[in-house]
Amino acid sequence: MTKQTTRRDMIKGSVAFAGMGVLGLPEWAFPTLTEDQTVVRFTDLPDEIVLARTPDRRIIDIRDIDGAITPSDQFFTTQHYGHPEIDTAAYRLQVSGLVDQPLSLSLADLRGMTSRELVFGFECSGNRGPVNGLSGNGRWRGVPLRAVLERAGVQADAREFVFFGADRGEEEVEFRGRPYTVEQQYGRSIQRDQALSDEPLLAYSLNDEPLSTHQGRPLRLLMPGWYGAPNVKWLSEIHVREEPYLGKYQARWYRTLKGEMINGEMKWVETAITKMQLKSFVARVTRESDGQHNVFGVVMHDGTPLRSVEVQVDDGPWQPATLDPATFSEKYGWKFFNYTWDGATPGEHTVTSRATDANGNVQATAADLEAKLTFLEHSLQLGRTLVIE
Ligand SMILES: Nc1nc2c(c(=O)[nH]1)N[C@H]1C(S)=C(S)[C@@H](COP(=O)(O)O)O[C@H]1N2
Ligand SMILES: [Mo]
Repeated sequence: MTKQTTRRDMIKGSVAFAGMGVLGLPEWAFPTLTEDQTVVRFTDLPDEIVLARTPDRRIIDIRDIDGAITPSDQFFTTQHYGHPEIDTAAYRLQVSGLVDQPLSLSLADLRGMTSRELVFGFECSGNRGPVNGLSGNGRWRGVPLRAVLERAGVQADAREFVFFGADRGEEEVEFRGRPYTVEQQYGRSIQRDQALSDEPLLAYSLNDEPLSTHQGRPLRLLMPGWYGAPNVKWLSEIHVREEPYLGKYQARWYRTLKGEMINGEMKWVETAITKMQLKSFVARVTRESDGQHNVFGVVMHDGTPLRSVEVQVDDGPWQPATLDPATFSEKYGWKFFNYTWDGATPGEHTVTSRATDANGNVQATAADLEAKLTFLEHSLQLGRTLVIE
């Protein structure tokens, strides 16, 4: 039986919708669901996604996406060592290593510096269909990383910038064939040109409120256009050094593996994940009052301008979708698209979307990946199944 969800059901019990107006988003940024519109049930998704909704892990239900900005209390959260509680009054950000002047900055020091707003949507590199719940889009505010680094004075031999979180846990590390258990902090690194570029932000607020514990209170790094893992939460220290940092979550997790022809020979190249791969997914299909259907979906990408999003029903031709102008103005935000599906016939159907960027890169299929010998399958085109009554 198809579960008919009306707009009232979708927003009932959700403080999120009431909170939207507070953010001052334009009305037309919202999917316009009325009382006579019904959400078509997906057969590849359970009606209730209860999966992983534990206190320190939260995912969104993509069928409920109700505006360009994900409300703070719904933003997904995932991490390795739980949520450290930090006393914000005693908090200090340490900047150490190859700098002229090591720093110890309070939250007040950081808030006293010139700040910048960033609309940035990202996903965990483990985010995949059919659920795709480890994704969201936020309006962040903070201090450009470069301003803090300039204050510290980066030395000429500095190459590697390591960001440590306050969260820690025991990890088994193999060294000369023997396992050792050592306590580690979550750490990720970026290189000099990345650290000194305009882009990285040390964010202290999300959607005009101080960061919640879930999102890294009181401070996190944000790398616009990159996957979630480098966006280090509960940031406690920036350590500037010369040698590459090879911590567990930099060197052993969050990697890509790709076969590359180098000098006429196939070489397997492993790199740390950085920029998001071009991806789109169908989030919701609704039946309109006039009997037509609307396909609504999301694009996640690295900020490269998009050329198109297309939708395919079953084995039919790819048809252009309409890109939502409210979301397309933000370079690093997630983007929305809509497609009017005329004459949907009763029965089972598959609906697929694909995005293409301005450089002509097309969202990959499983066959493309096989041809390119790349193991990063979570951004592939995904057919979504549903039944039209
Ligand atoms: N300190 C710290 N930061 C972290 C992590 C972590 O385990 N510890 N996990 C990373 C990963 S893998 C992801 S996907 C994002 C999730 O960010 P969110 O919880 O704000 O959605 O945080 C990143 N930052
Ligand atoms: Mo992640």
